[in-house]
Amino acid sequence: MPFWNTYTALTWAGLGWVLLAGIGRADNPIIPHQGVCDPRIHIFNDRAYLFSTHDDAPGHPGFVMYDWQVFSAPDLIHWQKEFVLKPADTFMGQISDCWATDAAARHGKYYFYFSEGQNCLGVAVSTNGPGGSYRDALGKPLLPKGLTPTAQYDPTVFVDDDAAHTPYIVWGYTVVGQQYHIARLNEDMISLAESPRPVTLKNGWQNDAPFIMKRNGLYYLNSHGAYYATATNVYGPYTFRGVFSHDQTVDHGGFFNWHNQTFFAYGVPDGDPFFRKTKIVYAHFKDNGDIADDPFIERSPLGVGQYDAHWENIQAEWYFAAADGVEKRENATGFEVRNLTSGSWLAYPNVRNLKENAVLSLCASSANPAGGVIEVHQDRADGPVLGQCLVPNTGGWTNYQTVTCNLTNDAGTKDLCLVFKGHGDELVRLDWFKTDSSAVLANYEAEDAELSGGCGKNTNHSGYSGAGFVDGFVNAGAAIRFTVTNATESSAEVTIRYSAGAGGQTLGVYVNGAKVCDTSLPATADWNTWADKTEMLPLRSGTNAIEFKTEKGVPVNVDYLTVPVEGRPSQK
Ligand SMILES: [Ca+2]
Ligand SMILES: [Ca+2]
Repeated sequence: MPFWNTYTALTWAGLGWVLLAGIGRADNPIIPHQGVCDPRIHIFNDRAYLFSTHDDAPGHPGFVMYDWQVFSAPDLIHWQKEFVLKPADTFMGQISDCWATDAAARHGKYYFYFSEGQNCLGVAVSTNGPGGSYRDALGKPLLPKGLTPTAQYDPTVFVDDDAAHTPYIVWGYTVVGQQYHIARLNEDMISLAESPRPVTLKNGWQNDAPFIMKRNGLYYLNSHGAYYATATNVYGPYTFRGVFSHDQTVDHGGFFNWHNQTFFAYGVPDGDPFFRKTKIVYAHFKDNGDIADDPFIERSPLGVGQYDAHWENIQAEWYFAAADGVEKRENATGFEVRNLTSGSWLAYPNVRNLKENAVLSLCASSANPAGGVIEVHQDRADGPVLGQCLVPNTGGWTNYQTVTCNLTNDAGTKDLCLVFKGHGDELVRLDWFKTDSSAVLANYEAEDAELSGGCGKNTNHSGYSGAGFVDGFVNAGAAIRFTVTNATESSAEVTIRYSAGAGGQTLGVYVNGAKVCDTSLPATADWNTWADKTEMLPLRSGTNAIEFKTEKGVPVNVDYLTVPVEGRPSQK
């Protein structure tokens, strides 16, 4: 919960997310348009559990939140609601500021921590598994109002990796004269083992939503807004390291690990600062321990654990799951996957639009004298073999080659698992792979669309498709309206081919009369160069109007629009 809601006297005009909140980007909320936010994801019994707050509805002038929710998913995609904790069933009574949460497991019981505005924080317990039901464990606050100089809200329960698996709870906000506070929890998880201590944060930030994790012996503290700091002691002092997300709208978030991958789950505004949604992205660490900013969020309209054969490539480090021992490490172009030994595997489920008998290309290196073999299995590491790719000795770990191999597969969506085979220690390092796409796209030429506000057909640049392109967006109010068909009510990856020879521009995107987003169209080299920009748009079954419009007038040309013929499979 951003504390600026109640501390509006603070000036936040300098913060980037305020200025950049209108930038269009790929969108991939996990439970869209239901106000699911302030996410904390834990893996319990090899299943993901999401403990979240719940923004009531769009259009409120502030946060209105009537309950807390628990969801679970086997795959970070198919979420089901497990439990709703209502404040009336706790010591808090009927309130409308059900603020941030976290959860923990201990000795077979599950604990759900919840805050009432900036007042106090309680804890509920389940003896029936992580999905609940949860009941108030104390009948009074775990952290009462006034306990410390900061406000008692926005908890994270962090369990250390020492022999005792010591649990801590951290909470509150930092602002001038205020600090996050932390206290060790007792084994019962519902009482403090020590008086709360302030968290020392050097050159830090002013914000709330503290989250603590540990990696390679180093404690990481992050906050609302993706600021982070590290320390060698859980109490600090923490030293500021920077901001780790490309996403300028990042709200309350936290990290979790599953199957040797690190994920970051966070909230962002859902078209309204008081109605938010939750996204999940891959997170990587640089060799120096910095948290890296993965561009997946900006490239993919899909969420984690889903891929598309028509992407330019699938980065190896975007695996959904990997065998123990496999490592993500920096390379010259970003990240690669290392320490792939015989039997190692990488899983990429839900690869859409695979062509029948696809050709797979892998960018890999090997300093192993005999190289290595990458077997492509369907479904899982011991599933049917679709093909084998030999990676030769490439003359060194930094000498990448692209190897290709033929798969024997049906068209459609497949769960792919790469299994590495060979002799010796490390066999192969993998940077990325790509394959043939069978995406069937319907093409709608701009010059055949409905033009208004000064748009017109032209042919005075080269490289366009069809009979020309559309220009005239320099006129304020200029618009182009495509009439497209969609098989089912679904979100669809709609791609606009455009040219922006005078620099990057933005157009408003409207579907069936309602504005969906602003799409940013990065600069192209010149007016004869065309680029694609994809947005995930909500389409209904049958005919849809997709309109691109500029209010102020911008120099951009549009060649055509593509819409998948099949639409997007429903995720619900
Ligand atoms: Ca890579
Ligand atoms: Ca055209």
